[in-house]
Amino acid sequence: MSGDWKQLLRPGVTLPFCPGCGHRILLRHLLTAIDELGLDIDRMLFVSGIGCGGWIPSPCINADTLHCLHGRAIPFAVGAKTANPSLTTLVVSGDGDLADIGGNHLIHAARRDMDITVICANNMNYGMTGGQVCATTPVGAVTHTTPSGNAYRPFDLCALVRAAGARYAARYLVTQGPQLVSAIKKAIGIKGFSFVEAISPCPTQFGRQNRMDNVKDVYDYVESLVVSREAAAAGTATTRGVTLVTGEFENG
Ligand SMILES: Cc1ncc(C[n+]2csc(CCOP(=O)(O)OP(=O)(O)O)c2C)c(N)n1
Ligand code: SF4
Ligand SMILES: [Mg+2]
Repeated sequence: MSGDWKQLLRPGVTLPFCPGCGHRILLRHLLTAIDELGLDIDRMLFVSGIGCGGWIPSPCINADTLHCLHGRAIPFAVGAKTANPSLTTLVVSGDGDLADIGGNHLIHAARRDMDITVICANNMNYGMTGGQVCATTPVGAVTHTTPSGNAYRPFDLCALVRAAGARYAARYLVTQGPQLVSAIKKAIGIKGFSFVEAISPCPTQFGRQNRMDNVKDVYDYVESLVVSREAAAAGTATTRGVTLVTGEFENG
């Protein structure tokens, strides 16, 4: 452990995220987890699809990265892991990439217990392409394609992958740094399919379209959607349109 997550950044890289983007914070937590585990980055592979979330590994991380077709990060990762089982293989990508266009790959990789870790940067919209609705957009949220508010329930991604057989799933806000770092470390250590969902605010697209005029408003909004596992179990939690339960979820 070096204690300096920045030494895992690709030298000279300019981080490609807007000011206030949660993906930038997730990148920091991911690299902190890898540093704290003392992993050899040369024995790791990072795979991503298309989107701002897909930029987290490539160009940012100084390691082998596969920046794949939109929605196809998981099959590329499964192929690489099958060819070289000694590689610690992580998929890091957006909610649209993993749960919309790539949703079938996600559930089947969980069902088949593929030995990979999937980290989903969930910003509740397609950030890169202008802020369209996606499978994780809260009910009522305004997006480029739902100007009157989204009518449909979002996926609970942790419940989805658990139902499909994932050994481990966890969900935290990017502002819950210690919990998120710990969850990423645990997920990487699991033999079999593991999943970490980071709720990662997008001020530029989601925030603007929902009339959140500054970055803090977007972070306050996502905090208003989450409840801890303990509060959810006690039945004391109420949220609007969607309840995102934070915590760790393990299958026996
Ligand atoms: C096959 C295909 N369809 C659509 C697109 C356009 N496209 C690029 S990124 C993206 C959405 C990305 O959303 P998400 O994965 O949530 O990442 P974010 O930008 O929100 O972090 C879309 C629809 C594409 N590149 N390829
Ligand atoms: S558009 Fe949204 S998700 Fe993409 S970099 Fe900007 S703030 Fe982040
Ligand atoms: Mg997204």
